[in-house]
Parts: sequence; structure tokens; C-alpha cells
Amino acid sequence: MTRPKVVLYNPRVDFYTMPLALIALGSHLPRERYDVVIVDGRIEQDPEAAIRAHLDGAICVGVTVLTGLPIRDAVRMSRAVKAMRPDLPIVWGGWHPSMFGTECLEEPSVDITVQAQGEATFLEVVERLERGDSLEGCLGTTYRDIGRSPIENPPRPLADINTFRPHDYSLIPVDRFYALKGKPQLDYIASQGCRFRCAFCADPFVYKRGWVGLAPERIGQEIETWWRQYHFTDVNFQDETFFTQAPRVVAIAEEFIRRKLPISWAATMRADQCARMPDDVLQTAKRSGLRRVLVGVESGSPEMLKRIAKDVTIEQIMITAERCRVLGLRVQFPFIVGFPGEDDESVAASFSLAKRLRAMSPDFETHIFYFKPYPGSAITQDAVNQGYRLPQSLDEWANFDFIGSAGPWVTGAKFQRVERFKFYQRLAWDRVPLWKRPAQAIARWRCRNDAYGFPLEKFVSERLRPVATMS
Ligand code: B12
Ligand code: SF4
Repeated sequence: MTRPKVVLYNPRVDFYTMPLALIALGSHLPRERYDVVIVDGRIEQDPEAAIRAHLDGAICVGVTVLTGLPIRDAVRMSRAVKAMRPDLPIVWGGWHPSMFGTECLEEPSVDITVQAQGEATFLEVVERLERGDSLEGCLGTTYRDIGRSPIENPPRPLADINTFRPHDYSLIPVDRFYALKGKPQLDYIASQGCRFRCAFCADPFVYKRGWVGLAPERIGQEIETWWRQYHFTDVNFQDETFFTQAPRVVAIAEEFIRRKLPISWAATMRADQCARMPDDVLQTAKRSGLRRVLVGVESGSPEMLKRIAKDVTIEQIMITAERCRVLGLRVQFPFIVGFPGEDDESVAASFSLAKRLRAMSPDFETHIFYFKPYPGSAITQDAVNQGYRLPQSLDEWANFDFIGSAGPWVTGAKFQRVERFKFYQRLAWDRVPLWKRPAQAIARWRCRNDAYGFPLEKFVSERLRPVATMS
């Protein structure tokens, strides 16, 4: 008997993280009942043709949607599917529809949106669509009944992810992702949500500060199963805060050691968590293959850290840096500048902390991003209350990334100073070939003295190799 199809689509973006949301959703649909197909706009030559090939016998098409540029491709594909099969329901889920469930339904090609954690909700949606039932009372969804305005159901409580079926990587062409990434690396998600409350982040809004993590045994088993099949050498955990619950992290690391998995891995960590952790946590993690952590610093100004409710101190950041340095771990310490109303002193404090960190180890990186008023965060809400106009339509949201600029809060002079600092701190502390050492010495002098005027080296370097501006 042929099973009905469920088609899932990942819009085009320039990064090649595996489509973990679609893997999670597709894996949780019972395969004996549904034929799940993932079409990824990033790897198909002609995504529209790829979807068309699966529309016969489909129950619905699900699209994962991040705020910003991916919306454009999500809309384009949803319209194309509607034109081919006007009767086929289109379901949007992911971060943007989680925050704008009703607004997304203003796009006529979208019939249903799903808010927050999707596995159980999507299964129920698919079952109801298969039976021809309405979505009345289907928790975690917003939907449009024919001829009626959108109906918003109550949210669905966050479920324990251990109750969901195992992640099935055979739903995607893993080797194609290796080729695009340039390495045999598996992306994996071991938890959902976050308990913290950073005022620039959408997570507290979408997951209501809830957190659920997979059991270490299950992580070990899944990773071993897929390692035997796909022979990756590295696992990139995409969790918001991987190091939540130190004993669980140790247990995960011990799973890798016990199973003798010859892999390295990377994950996110908060500085307050690291500073509180007993020594053996990072040591065991390192022994099991931990190679890199990402520790959000955000600001070098204690006042700004307070304002953005990071709940991390400079002291904790320095303790974390020292612990990682001793263990020889690579660390990415991202900063954010250009918060609404941020003064020069605060930006200077971030430069100063970035320099301290970079001087500690050539394995420490301090990327600097500009604040963008991503929806669902307290700072964005404050800005809106003070008159900032967020995009109103999907079309405006699709243009929201303002890549190459820094948003309305950063003056031209500040932008220029930050861009120069970014260039000089990289040159000053990155590992460089011998012939670049004189330029490196000058860059260090510039950073030490905050002297970024007449940036001749930057001009020459960019003439030789134009850089893509990442916001
Ligand atoms: C991988 C990733 C990316 C990848 C995207 C890969 C892809 N698939 O296209 C890349 C590198 C491109 C990316 C880019 C950015 N990202 Co990003 N990213 C992530 C990250 C780390 C993991 C996403 C993931 O796979 N999660 C695992 C899955 C299982 O969870 P999920 O996506 O939430 O999916 C669940 C539900 O949302 C829902 N669901 C999702 N899709 C669908 C679809 C359907 C049909 C249904 C029913 C349900 C559903 O069900 C899923 C299972 O429960 C998240 C943080 C996180 N841990 O989620 C940030 C995150 C999504 N990114 C974020 C941001 C801010 C960015 C950037 C702006 C960063 C930057 N400064 O440049 C950019 C720009 C995005 C853009 N406009 O292009 C924000 C959210 C932004 C937003 N409002 O959309 C997050 C939440 C990080 C954060 N806390 O701030 N990102
Ligand atoms: S920035 Fe990280 S730690 Fe802070 S709320 Fe968001 S996900 Fe949690």
C-alpha cells in the first residue's frame, strides 16, 4: 500500500547547517504510515521541480522559516506549490511563524502556522489533515478556515524530547552536506529551549524559558549509529546552551569515550555555567573530543551586560577564558555592539575585553556583530515602544537582515570605527604567515593604542581581497 507523502522544505540560505528542524519533524512522523521527503533549497538545482515530483499523493507541504532572507524563498516556494496544487495545505513552522503565527497567514499561500516546538504538533496536524478534520483545538497552531479570519489555538506545552522518535539522518543526503561544508561534519541537536533571559534573544519568548534535553545514552547511541553509517569526524552541536546541567554534559562525554567514537565536537557554553562547573566537566569533555566552545560575551561593559540581562559577569568570562586556555580549547567569543542608545564608552569596553581575550590565546576569536532588532526580544520591544517601526509585511521581513549595514542605532562614524577594529584585531592576533608579521606588529600597536586612523593596511588588504560584510 502506498503511504501518503509529507513534503518538507528548507529555504535557500548561504550556510550549510543540516536541516535539523526538518529532520526532527520528519523523524517523528511514523514512517510506516507516512512517506517523508525533505527538499532542501540549498542543495537542489531546481527546488521547485524537486517539490513538484513529490506532490502527487501528498498530504501537505511543511516549510521551516527563519526571520529575514529565508522568508523570500519560503514565500516563493509556497506560492509555487499553491499554483501547482491549490488544494494542498501549506504549513509554516520555525522561529518566524512562532512569533508571527497570525501575520504569516496574511500570505494567501500559507494555511497553517505552528508555534515553537514542532514534533508533536506537526504529527497531529498531519493526522488531522489526513482524516480531513479541522484544526480546531490543535494546540500550538494558528490556521485559516476557508472564508474566516485566522484562528489561534492555545500553545502546546513543551514536551520531553526523549519521547520523540530518534533523529533519522537518512532523510537527507548527508554526503552532499559534507561536500558543501568542506568536511565530514554532522550537525546535531541535543536539547531545545533555554532557561536564560537575555534581552536581545527570541528564545525566552518562543520557549518561555523552558529547556528539554535528550538523555546522554540516547545521544551516544544515535551518534554512534550515524557515525557507523556516515563516518563523520566532527559533530557540531547546535543547542542554544549545550552546557546546561553539568552532570549531563559529563555523561554525554563519557558516552563518547565508552563507545570509543573517534570524533571531535563543538558546542555552546555560557560563561556563568563554565565558571560554576567543577574542573572535571571540561576535562572530561576535552578527553571525549571537545575542540571548540562558543561563549556569548556580548559586551565588555558591566552596565550593558546588566541592561541586556545576560546574567554573566566579566569575571566569569575571564575564568572561562583561562579554563579553556589551560585545556587548549578553541573559543569563539561573539560580541554585539550597537544596542539602541549604546554610548562610545560601552563600545570601547567591548573592544578592550576583546583585546584581553585575543591576547590570551591565538585559539580565541572575538567576532563582533551589530545588534539587529530581531523580534521577540525585550530590547526590540523597548525600541518599538520608543517608536521604532518593525517590518509589517512578510515582504518587509524578508529584507530585514540589512547585511552590510548596522541598523539605525549606529552612526556612520561608529560603524567605521567598529569595522576598523574588527580588521585590526584579526590581523593583530590571528595566526599569520611570516611575511605578514610586520603588518601584524603594526596592528598590535594600533590595537594597544586604539589608533585606527588612516587604515592603509585595511585598504590594501580589501583591495587585494574584497571581504563579504557579515552583520
Ligand atoms: C542552524 C542555525 C542557523 C542556520 C540555518 C540552517 C537552516 N536550516 O537553514 C544558519 C547558519 C543559516 C542561521 C543563520 C542565522 N541565524 Co540561526 N540558528 C541556527 C540554530 C543554531 C539551530 C537551528 C536548528 O536547527 N535547531 C534545531 C531544531 C530542531 O529546532 P528549531 O529550528 O527551533 O525547530 C523546531 C521548531 O522551531 C519547529 N519547526 C521548525 N521548522 C518547522 C517547520 C514546520 C513545518 C513545523 C510544523 C515546525 C517547525 O519544530 C522544530 C522541532 O521542534 C538556532 C538556535 C537553535 N538552537 O535552534 C539559531 C537561530 C534560529 N538563528 C537565529 C539567528 C538570529 C540567526 C542569524 C540572524 C544569525 C546572524 N547574526 O547572522 C542568521 C540569519 C538568518 C537569516 N535571516 O538568514 C535565531 C532566531 C532568529 C529568527 N527570529 O529567526 C536563533 C534562534 C538563535 C538565537 N537564539 O538567537 N542559523
Ligand atoms: S542568548 Fe543564549 S543564553 Fe541568552 S536567552 Fe538566548 S539562547 Fe539563552
